[in-house]
Parts: sequence; structure tokens; C-alpha cells
Amino acid sequence: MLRDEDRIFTNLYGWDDWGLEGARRRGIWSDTKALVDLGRDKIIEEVKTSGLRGRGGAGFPTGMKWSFMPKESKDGRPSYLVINADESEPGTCKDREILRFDPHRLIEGALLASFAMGAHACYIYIRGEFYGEASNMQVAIDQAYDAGLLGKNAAGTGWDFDLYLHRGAGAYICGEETALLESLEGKKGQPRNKPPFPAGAGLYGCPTTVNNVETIAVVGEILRRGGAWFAGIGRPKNQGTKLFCISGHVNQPCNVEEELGIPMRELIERHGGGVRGGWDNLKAVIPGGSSAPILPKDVCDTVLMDFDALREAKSALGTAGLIVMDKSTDVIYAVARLSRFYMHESCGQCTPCREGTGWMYRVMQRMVTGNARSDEIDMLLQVTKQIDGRSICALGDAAAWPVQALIRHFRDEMEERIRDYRDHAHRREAAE
Ligand code: L3W
Ligand code: SF4
Repeated sequence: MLRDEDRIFTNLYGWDDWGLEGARRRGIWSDTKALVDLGRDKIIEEVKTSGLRGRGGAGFPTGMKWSFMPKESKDGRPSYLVINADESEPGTCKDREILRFDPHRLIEGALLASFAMGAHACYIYIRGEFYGEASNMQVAIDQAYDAGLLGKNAAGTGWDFDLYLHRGAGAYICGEETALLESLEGKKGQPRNKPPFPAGAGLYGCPTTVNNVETIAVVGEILRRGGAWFAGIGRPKNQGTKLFCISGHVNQPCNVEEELGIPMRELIERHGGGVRGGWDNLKAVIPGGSSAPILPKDVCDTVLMDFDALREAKSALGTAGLIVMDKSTDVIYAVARLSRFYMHESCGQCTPCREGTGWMYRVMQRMVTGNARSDEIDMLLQVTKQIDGRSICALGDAAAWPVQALIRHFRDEMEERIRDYRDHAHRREAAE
């Protein structure tokens, strides 16, 4: 369990002033110049020591990502930091709390991270629906400019640094980093092929790092307290504190900061008020936002909430948004609803994803009623395999995984529904 003194997000619920005065009270902007004075190499080294892995879903090591950025500008091309605030993953609402209740933590982190990567400009790409969050963020940015914390010689560090807030227009796919860059450039938000990765050719073809809001927001505290402090929380390779979003059939849905690697059951019972009707009433949990494959209760009994443990359980930490489902849940319907979501959000540029998401949704609709043949379950599985790993971006994979996991863990339930449908149909026919 995370000790109170190790908590980074001390204004997660907005009980304190989110503006500059409150931020200073919470220690933000207290010694920013001293942190910049550590130098670029030392900052990246500390972030590597901390073991910080990207908090947006993929868990890529942050310090390593930063070290891909060129040390010197080539051909006069500037470097950029882009912060992904397009939080749209179903079940995920953690970055929102940072944006509206702790914006200065993000701004200070943006300055430190940009300095470490030689970037004089940073863009925050915020999802269009986050109107209130964008408004708070912009107030905080204006406060920072007025106080000399941004702009020329930002925070007295000698580093010139500008920060821009860009509002998206409500497309889930713009959370994929290269679609986000396209959208920021004013084009249609469609993912690019990788490589090249953004560090080689990102925004306007220039070296760019795209990091999630939470990733950047923890950087100030990591540098203040030292990478070893952060690395001491959690388990090897799964270190530090993490924001978890607990929703669904729990008594107290909430966002909470905990240590990585906390057992799922402890997280739900300690912070989410327990499963509605008690732990034995649990049916399944989607542990990391909708893209993370669903897990049945027997796995949830013991699994740890971190990158590696959930990967071993054939799921993912993803965004750490837990969607808890009790025994009243129709899991087939729940996964069909996700299939509809991915079909709707597919950008349509690659065939397996564009066609496959529609295929999956149509078959899943029939699985919900049971109006299908048992051998169609295997056919559905085959369709998911034609999508998984065969598309430009991870949306195709993310659409396939929930269906694969449903078949892996709840095949019996799918078959039973098909049998029930047949039995009812026969009884109807006999009665007529
Ligand atoms: C340089 C290499 N850079 C990888 C960089 C890459 C990116 C990061 C991770 O998807 C997942 C997805 C969603 N040289 C590199 C390299 N990089 N190899 O590392 O890359 P990658 O491709 O592993 O993942 P991704 O495309 O960033 C993210 C899942 O997260 N997800 C997310 C949901 C939604 C939100 C949201 O609402 N905001 O995050 C949830 O599970 O499905 O699998 O920066 O450039 N050799
Ligand atoms: Fe677009 Fe889907 Fe292809 Fe991603 S996988 S680029 S969302 S069509």
C-alpha cells in the first residue's frame, strides 16, 4: 500500500486550489531552476533510474524514449515535446483530474522534460470534450506566463520555453500518437506507419516525443526526490506510483494513486469500496481501459496490477482503468458494445481494421442473442486473428483482443446462449 508521504497527486480530488498559489503550496515550482541546473544528461539519467514507464497504455520506458531525441539540432530542425491529453479510452478518467485539478504539475513537468530533450516548445493536445479541463489548463498556462515561469528565460532557468494548448475535435483515434501529430498539423487524424518513430520524424517532420499527461506530471517529483525514491515503490520493472480509475459494479467508484503491483483485489476492496454484493459476486474485470482483455474472477483473485503481471495473465495494464463487472453482467453484451465502439472509431485507412471491426460487431450482435452456430465462435476467433497485428496502429489489435479474451474465458457462456436460443426456437416451432 502506498504511504501518504509518497503520494504525488495531492490534489487529485480538487480539494485544494488548483491555481498557481495552491500549486506553490504543494511544492510545485519551488526549485525548478535547481532541477534544470542538473543538466540534460543528468535529468534523463534520473528518469531512467526511476524506472518510469509510459502511463498512456504501452508502458514504454520514458528515459529511454527521451534518449532517442537528438542531442543537437540537425539542419536547424527544432525538437518538440507533445503531451497526449486526448484521454478517450473507455473506463479511463485519470488525466482529466490532473488537467483540471493539478495543471501546474503538468506545466512544470513539461518545462523539465522539454529542457531535457532540447525542446523550446511543447504542445498539449487535449480532447475536444474536455472543455472545463481545457479552460483550467489555459488559466494555469496564462498564470505561468504572467509569473515568468513560461516564455523567455522560463522560471529563471535561462531556457526559453513556450507551451501551447490545442483542442481536439472528439476522435478517439487522435489518442494514437501519430494520428495526434497529423491532427496537430491540421490534417485528418489518421495514424502514420511506424517507423519512423516520432523521435526521428514527428511533428512537422521534426524530432518529437509524445508522452502521456500522467507521465509528464510525475517528472518534477521524480527529480525533486530522486529516481531511486520512485524506483523503490512497486516491483522491479514495474516501479513507482500510478493513478488507477475504478468504475463499474463497485460500491465507491473512484480515482486513486497507489503503488504499481498492488493486488487487484486489494485495490478494489480498499479504494473502490468492494464489489457490489461482495467479492464472491464478482464475474470479471477489464483491468486497463477497454483495450485490455477481460479477466474472469479466478484470475482477479490473485493478479497484481502492473505491466508484467497483467501481461502474463494475457491482459494489460493499459491505462489502469478498471471496469468491474458483477454476476449480473452480460459479458457477451459488454464485449459486443466494445466492438461497436471500435467499429465506430476505426479511421478506416487499413482494410483488416475497417472491415474486420464491422464483421466482429455484426457477429457479436448475433452472439448476444444466441442466434448463431457454435462453429461461428471459431470463425469469429479467426476473424480477430486476421486483424490482430495486421494493421497500421494498435486500434485494430485493441478491437480484436476483447473478443479473443471473451472466447478464451467465457466460451461456455457463449455456447450455452446459442443452445438456449435453439431450444426456444424449437419450442416456438412445436407450439405453432
Ligand atoms: C523509438 C522504437 N520509439 C516504441 C515509442 C512509440 C510510442 C511508445 C509506445 O499504443 C497502447 C495501445 C493501446 N524507437 C520504439 C519507440 N516507441 N518503439 O514507444 O509505443 P507502442 O507502439 O508500444 O504503443 P502505442 O502505439 O503508443 C498505446 C493502449 O496503449 N491503450 C491506450 C489507450 C488510450 C489512451 C487514452 O485514452 N489516452 O491512452 C490502452 O490499453 O491499445 O496498445 O511513443 O513511439 N523502436
Ligand atoms: Fe485506422 Fe484502424 Fe488502421 Fe489504425 S488500425 S490506422 S484505426 S484503420
